[in-house]
Amino acid sequence: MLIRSRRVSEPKPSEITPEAIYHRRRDFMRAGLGIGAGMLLPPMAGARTALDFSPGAFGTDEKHTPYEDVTTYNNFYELGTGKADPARNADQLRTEPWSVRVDGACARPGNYALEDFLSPWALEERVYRLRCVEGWSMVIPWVGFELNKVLSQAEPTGSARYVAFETILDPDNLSGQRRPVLEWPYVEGLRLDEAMHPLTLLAVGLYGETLPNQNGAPLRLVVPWKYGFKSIKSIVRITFTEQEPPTAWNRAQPSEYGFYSNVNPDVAHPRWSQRTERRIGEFRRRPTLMFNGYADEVAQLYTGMDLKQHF
Ligand SMILES: Nc1nc2c(c(=O)[nH]1)N[C@H]1C(S)=C(S)[C@@H](COP(=O)(O)O)O[C@H]1N2
Ligand SMILES: [Mo]
Repeated sequence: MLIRSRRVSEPKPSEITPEAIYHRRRDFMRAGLGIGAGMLLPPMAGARTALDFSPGAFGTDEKHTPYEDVTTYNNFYELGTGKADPARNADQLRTEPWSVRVDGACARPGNYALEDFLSPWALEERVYRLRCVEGWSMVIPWVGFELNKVLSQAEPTGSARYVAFETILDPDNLSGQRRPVLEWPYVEGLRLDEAMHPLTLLAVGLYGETLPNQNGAPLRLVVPWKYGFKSIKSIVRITFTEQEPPTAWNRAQPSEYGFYSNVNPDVAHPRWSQRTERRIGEFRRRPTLMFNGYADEVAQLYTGMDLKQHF
């Protein structure tokens, strides 16, 4: 992938919003001018960088959740438990240098500098619905690549049945990790076939730019048919395992958060129904769809399983 070397730094008060830039760029691209993604971007806030990517599969024509909401209404407990905390505390996350370890039951483990980890893969945009277990949802234009590319390159052995993920552990800087709200580091896991599924994305950006820290820079998982907490942020380690790996929310409250955590309107959380959700930016609630609307793509992964038992 290409992360342009031009760093964008100081914001100007007159700056147009990233969302507006994004839509303008799409208009240019649609007009067939063949202008590279980053070239129309003026400098803007933070250390975000324009990405080069192509349109990807599994599109939805639902309205995108505004950039402002995607980047200021977050769950990232390492940066605080309030929805506004992650944006406010975003600079506690140090993303340079960053490395990603791939290990466990595979023939080709490795410990990669972020640039080396990412450089083989072309980026595409995937517009996915994200449904939080708390009952809100968003539609987010991610930029990333399929996790299965990284997994295949590592050559999992025949005994690998699951993939475990780990977030950075840095309590000196991440104030949330100095409080015992969860067991740190945040961990997640998928069955190997879920992890290999073409919907499962490693995201490095949103709205055409590198991820803001509060959204899980520099690298996060996006598993759109599962509740949002499966989409682990700021990943430093990917491990092939034989046993089902522990997961952060299941450890904290096993009766409320199962390993699978597929979006399922028929399985209530013990403390609330999952039948409806509120799309951020809307007032009315809308029905929650089985597998968050991705049943055609993923239902066959669970053939023969009792999803009330394996919630
Ligand atoms: N490391 C880490 N990853 C995390 C979380 C977290 O607290 N820590 N929160 C999860 C939850 S509950 C959700 S809903 C999504 C939110 O992603 P977003 O803030 O980019 O919308 O991130 C998930 N990934
Ligand atoms: Mo969530």
